[in-house]
Parts: sequence; structure tokens; C-alpha cells
Amino acid sequence: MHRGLDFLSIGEVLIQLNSLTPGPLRYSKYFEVHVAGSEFNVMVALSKLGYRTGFITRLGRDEFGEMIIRTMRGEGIDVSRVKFMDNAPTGIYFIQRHYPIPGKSTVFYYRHGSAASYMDETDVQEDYVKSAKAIFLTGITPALSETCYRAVKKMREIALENGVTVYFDTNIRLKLWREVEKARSMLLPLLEYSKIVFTNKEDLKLLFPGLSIDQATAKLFDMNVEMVVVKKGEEGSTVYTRSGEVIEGRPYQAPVVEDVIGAGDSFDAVFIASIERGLPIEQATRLANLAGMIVVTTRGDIESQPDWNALEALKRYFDEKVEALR
Ligand code: KDG
Repeated sequence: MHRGLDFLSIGEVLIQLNSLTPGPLRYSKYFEVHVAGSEFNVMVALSKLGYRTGFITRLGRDEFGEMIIRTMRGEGIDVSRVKFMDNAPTGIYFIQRHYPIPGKSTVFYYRHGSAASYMDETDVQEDYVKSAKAIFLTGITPALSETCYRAVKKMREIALENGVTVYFDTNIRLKLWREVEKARSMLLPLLEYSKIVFTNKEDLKLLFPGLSIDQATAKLFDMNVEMVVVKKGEEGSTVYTRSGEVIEGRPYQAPVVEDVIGAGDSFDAVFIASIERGLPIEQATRLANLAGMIVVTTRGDIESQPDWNALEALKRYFDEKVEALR
């Protein structure tokens, strides 16, 4: 028997090859290896914050699969349901930094037909999902394949039927969906009854074409979502609650930007953990914005994710700095 989990997720864990030098990849000679993947990143961040986490995925029976499973174990994630496949590889992707837009990153996937894309309903077992207090899902896994979509759908249904909280990040990756209409029609039903939907302005425009941000969030409340968190990168974030509150979270300026990929995952984890701890939304937003900010200062998605001590130090440092400027 596995121990009960606080958070469980499902998704693809990839090898990230991050160019050491900024600029177009055609000139990159050196790449740094990291382990990443949106849902996995969130589980790692929650582990660092003291929660028991589990992850459902498939890995190739190859060296990269071995690297990933070691990282998962090292970060304290329960891997009892991770499967290895002999006939499909572990997915990889590359990151190009600061080009064409300085301060921004671009991802190039080499994951089509990866082991994770073969996940299906058999990867999602009822006892495991029921053993968690909450699940975290994103729009990435349903985009990987029809069978992955069904796995996510099953996981969400088991959770909702058994009082397990659902957190959802829309995370629309058009490079994976290829068609906007497909993304919209498949994702929208998955958002219903989520406690929190994390999103951004671009995703809301794709999901609710022609609607303002306020109108789109109203639609989500009609779908029984309790809270909508709109992440705005270097502009901070806005939280909308079902009861009509709108809470602006101020941004924190990163002193250096190495690679912005992964910041949103760090944000989600700290926001969720803060809400679970009973912190007021203003506090949760502030800590989450700090957690997103610190991740952009280094390459890799998980390495700089903060624990509570680091968050405390960040809060003290950045808030004192703001006070001093007043
Ligand atoms: O959120 C960061 C992720 O986008 C990155 O690690 C890669 O999971 C990934 C994806 O599918 O884009």
C-alpha cells in the first residue's frame, strides 16, 4: 500500500536541453540538461513545500528515462505508478533563449510518439486517485494524444466523484494541439468544477473568443469554478473569486532573466500551497509572484523553486526594498 498523498498529477516528464548561449539554436553548441514538464514541475515545487506528492506517467526504457525517475525519487515524488515502455522513447525538448524577443524563451518539442503520449485510462487507478487530497491537471497532457485525453478525463471524474479537489492550469500549447478549435472544445469541459483555474489572457482569448477577461471569468464561474487566477508574467497576476472579488497581485522585477520557462508552474504550486495553508489571497498572490520571479533567474524549471524558508527570505528582501523606495 502506498501512503496517502496530498497532491497527485499526471503528465509527461521530459529532458530539457537548454541552450547555454542566448540566440537562435542553429548556432548553439552547448546545451545543459534538465528534467522538466509542467505538471511534474508543480509536484516538485509542492514536495519542496512539504507535501506528499505522486505522479502518473510513462517513460522510455532508456538513459533519459533513468535520469528522470532518479530525479523524481530525489525530489520525493511517489513513483509507484510510473510505467516504463520498451518500444517508445522518453520525450525531449530544446529551449532557445532571448531570441527573437529578448527576455523570452521558445520551446522546440521532440516528443511525438514518446512513451508518455501512450498513457491511457489503465494508467489511472481509482484507489490511487482517491488516496490524494487534491489533483493538479493542465491542458498539456490532454493535447498529447487521444488516449492521454481519456486518462486525464478519467482522473478528473474519479476525483470529482470522491471529493478530491481539482486544480487546473489551462496551459494551452498550440504547438501540441495544432488546432485552436480542438483545444477549445476538448479543454472547456475539463475545467468544470475546478477549485482554481490558473490561466492567462492568451488562453482565455482562445477558450472564449470575443469575450473580455471579465466576461470569460464569469463564464468559468458559470461552470462552477471557484476561483480564477490570471497570470500576467512580469505584470503580476489577478485573482477573481466567485463572490465577485478581484485581487491584483503586484509583480516583482527579476534582477536577471535567464529563462522564463517554468515560472508559471512555480507560481501555481505556491499559490495552491498558500491557499491550502489558509493564507489570505493577497498573501498567496504575493508569494506566488515571488516564486515565479525567482525561477526566471536560472535555467531549468525546478532548480530554483522556493521552499518556505526561501519564500520568507524573498518576501523580506523584496518588500523591504519596496518600502525603502517609498
Ligand atoms: O511550464 C513549463 C513547461 O512548458 C515546460 O517544462 C515543458 O511541459 C512542458 C510543455 O509541455 O510545454
